[in-house]
Amino acid sequence: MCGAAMLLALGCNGSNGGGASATGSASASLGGSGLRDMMEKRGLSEADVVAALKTYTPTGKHDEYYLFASGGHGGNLIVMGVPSMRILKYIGVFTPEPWQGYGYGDQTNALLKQGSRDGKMLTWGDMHHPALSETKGDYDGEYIFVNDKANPRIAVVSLKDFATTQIVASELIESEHGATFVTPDTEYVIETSQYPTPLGGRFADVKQFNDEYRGAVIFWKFDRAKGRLVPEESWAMELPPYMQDLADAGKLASDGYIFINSINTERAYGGNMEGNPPLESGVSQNDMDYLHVIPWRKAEAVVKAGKTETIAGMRVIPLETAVAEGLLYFVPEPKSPHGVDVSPDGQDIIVGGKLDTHATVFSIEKIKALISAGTVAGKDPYGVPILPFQEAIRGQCEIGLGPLHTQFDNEGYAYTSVFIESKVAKWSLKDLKLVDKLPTHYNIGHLAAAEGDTVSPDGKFLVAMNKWAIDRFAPVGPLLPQNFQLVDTTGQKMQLLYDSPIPLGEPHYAQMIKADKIKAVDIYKPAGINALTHQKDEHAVEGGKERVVRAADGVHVYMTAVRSHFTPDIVRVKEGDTVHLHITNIEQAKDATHGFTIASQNIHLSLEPGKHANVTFVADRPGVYPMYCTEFCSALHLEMAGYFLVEPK
Ligand code: CUK
Ligand code: CUA
Repeated sequence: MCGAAMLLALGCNGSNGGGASATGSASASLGGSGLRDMMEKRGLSEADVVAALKTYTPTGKHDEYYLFASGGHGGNLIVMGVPSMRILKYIGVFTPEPWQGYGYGDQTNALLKQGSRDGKMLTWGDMHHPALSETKGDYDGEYIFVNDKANPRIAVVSLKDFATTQIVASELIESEHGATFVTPDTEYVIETSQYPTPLGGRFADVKQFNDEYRGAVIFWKFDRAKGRLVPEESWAMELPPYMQDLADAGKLASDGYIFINSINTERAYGGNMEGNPPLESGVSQNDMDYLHVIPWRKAEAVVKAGKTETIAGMRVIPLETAVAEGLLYFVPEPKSPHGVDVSPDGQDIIVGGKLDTHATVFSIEKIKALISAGTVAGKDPYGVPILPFQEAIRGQCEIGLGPLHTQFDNEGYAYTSVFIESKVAKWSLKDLKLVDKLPTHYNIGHLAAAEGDTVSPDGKFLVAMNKWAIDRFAPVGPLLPQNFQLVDTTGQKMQLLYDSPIPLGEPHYAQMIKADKIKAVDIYKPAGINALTHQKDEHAVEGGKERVVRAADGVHVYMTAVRSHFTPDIVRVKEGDTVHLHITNIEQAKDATHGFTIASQNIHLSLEPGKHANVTFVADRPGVYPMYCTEFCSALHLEMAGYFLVEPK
């Protein structure tokens, strides 16, 4: 007996079934007919009630999983709880986030200038693929990395405090997509270019596409102890001018390899007003594109041997060297591939061709055998060996029109999003047979299964990330939210549980991690911590040591915040002064966050308990400006205020 039937039966017995105490009295008063009435009134089917029971999370109860979803054009990372689908946080990453004071203080402003070509702050990003840090191929809950496709950048987010700690960028490439993904022990965070350009920001007309334009894959070295990517220890490999697309790192059987899809092996570059076909039709001429196979450990040794060129400050293995050293192989892959995903055991590399009806399953054992036997079917125009397709695959599973991305469960099933059909296809990895298909609403892109990218997926849940919502929510004008749909994958047939609108930009990918793997702090200890370094800030202020100091570089204000006052609460400067505010929230109580603003100065800081922040600005307009706390922190919150006086010259 399942869900609703069980509830009804319990109701008929006049028992509340010993359910959660918060709902105990409600169900006692409901009784069997009460529940039926309510279902009727709300037009709910038994399946609806079962779905509700599987997602409803009573007050005070926490979710079993975290879902980390890219915020798309919002440039921030969306944190949700599963199965409730409650949004827990938007982490400011590639764009200013005013509530968190992200992009309104010295350190975070500097972060947002990383990757800009003119030294100005970047205020938008195009986030696609979050990647949780891994240990032995399993999410370890320490960090998450994300990419910006539009302004090629990689960010590090610490899961200690759910805050961005670093952004790195290379001027080697001008756009990217196959990012981020990590090697099984997070030795490297990998970023692959998308649209080929002359490497290093040079100019060459697009007519010189074949000779001058190139792709590249960047291996950003991660220093786990420091929690930082190390640009000086990072390196890249030059790739032919195809549009490199999604990518994944091998694990277990395929450890030491990475795989990158490509489209446009035709090398079309547009020019529909210059006598060329439009880009989209040029790109789709060939039946096959190339799966790039790169043995990265071997490549790392070639870098250590110094066989690199430096471009835009990055050590790059030239394409010729990559070919000569056996660092790059191609395997043909069906029409306009998109997602490439490595199975939990690392044996299979699964590719979805957008204009195909199959998930194609490549075998790492077969690929390795072909490489070591030197069996090639040909070479591309840049001399890259092409392995024979039929000998490199284990088979194909016919799943429907427009397969994109694949995730995995704990029972040997793969789940592939089928874009054109708006469905999730469940199929067996063992015999490559389709098992079930579930309609989604609508235009599914990525999907994220519980621990679905690791060596040991959990099963249980899957989130379908749908691009179109169409009729799922109350109308909000022509720009509709995206629709995340929660799916129960425990049965043979998938069950749709819940729709969650995402109104923040187009999320592309998400990863789902068991909640108990994350050990977040709730207070910065001791007071005075800089959230970027997780160390005590050099300007941290102790209670009783507040002061205003005039120095050669301007006026330094050392301030503390505690319920319910700032000290000092009057600050006097002169017109034209450079002002350095150094503010520590000296509270050590959970959730005792203060905010700080000075009216009309475009300044806002979030000061969580124990946090220190610095902000520098020029007081260029004389006047009297109230400064106040922006979080309702206590009964005397409105009294947590003062004056910032700028005396005319
Ligand atoms: S994605 Cu980036 S175009 Cu299918 Cu990973 Cu949406
Ligand atoms: Cu502090 Cu309001």
